[in-house]
Amino acid sequence: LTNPLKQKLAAGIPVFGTAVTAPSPHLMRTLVACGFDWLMIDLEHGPIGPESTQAMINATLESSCTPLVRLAAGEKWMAKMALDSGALGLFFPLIMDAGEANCAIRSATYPPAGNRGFGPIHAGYRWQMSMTEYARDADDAILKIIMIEHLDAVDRLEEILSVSGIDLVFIAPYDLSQSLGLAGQFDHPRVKETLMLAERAVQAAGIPLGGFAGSLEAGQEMLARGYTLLMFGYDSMLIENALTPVLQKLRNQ
Ligand code: 3PY
Ligand code: MG
Repeated sequence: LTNPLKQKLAAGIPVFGTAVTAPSPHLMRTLVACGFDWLMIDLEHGPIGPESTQAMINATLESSCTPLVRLAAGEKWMAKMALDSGALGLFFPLIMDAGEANCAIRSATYPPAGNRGFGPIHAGYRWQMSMTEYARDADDAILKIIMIEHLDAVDRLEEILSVSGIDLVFIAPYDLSQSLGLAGQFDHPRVKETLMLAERAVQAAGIPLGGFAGSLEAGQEMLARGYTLLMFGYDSMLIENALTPVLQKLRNQ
C-alpha cells in the first residue's frame, strides 16, 4: 500500500483538493475528472453516512486521486469505519490539545503504537491486496491531518505539534475566525495575525502546512507563504460561485 499524496508532501510538492459534502459518488467522479490530487469526503458538515463514504471512496478507483475523509468528530469508531472503507487519510477536526491529537493519531494506527481495531477486509479489496498486506503498510501509508481551528489550540500549538505521527497540520480559517468572534473575516488584522502565528509554529516544527483557499488569488498567496496542501472551496460553494454570477448577469441583460 502506497500513498502518492504522502510521497508528494514529503517531497514538498503542493497538492490540491476540495471538500465533498454531498453524499454522491456521481459528484465525486466529476471532481476526480477535474484532476484533483485528493478529495475530502466531509462527514463533519454534511449528510454523508457510512454507505456513501464507502461508495465515494470507490469512485476514485482507477484514478490518481487519493480519497481522504474528514471525520465528524475525533471518535475512534469513525476513524475505523473510514479507514476500513479504504480512505488513505483522515482530517481530524477541532483538535484542542495534545491529548486530543494523540487520541486522533492512535485511532488511525494499529497496535502496538495505536488502538485501531483489525478488520480491513474491504480496505484490502479497495486497494487490491490481502488484508494482512494492507495492515503491514497502513500505518505508514495513511495520512493523518490535524485541524487547528480555535484560538486556544493556537495557544497550545507547541504541545500539540510535539505529538508524534502528525503528517500535516491544517489551519482552518472559518472556525478559527469564529473563535475570535470574527467569523469569515479572513482579512481582519486579528484573524491574519492568528493565522500567521499558527503557520509559523507549524513551519518551525518542520510539519507540512495545509489550508483553505476560497479563490485562485488566495491559493496563489498561500503557496507563496509555504502551504503545500490546498483545499479549494467546498462542492456547494464552488457550484454556487460558478453559477450565481452568470445567472445574475443574464437576467440583468
Ligand atoms: C474551517 O475553516 O473551519 C474548516 O473546517 C475548513 O477550512
Ligand atoms: Mg472547521
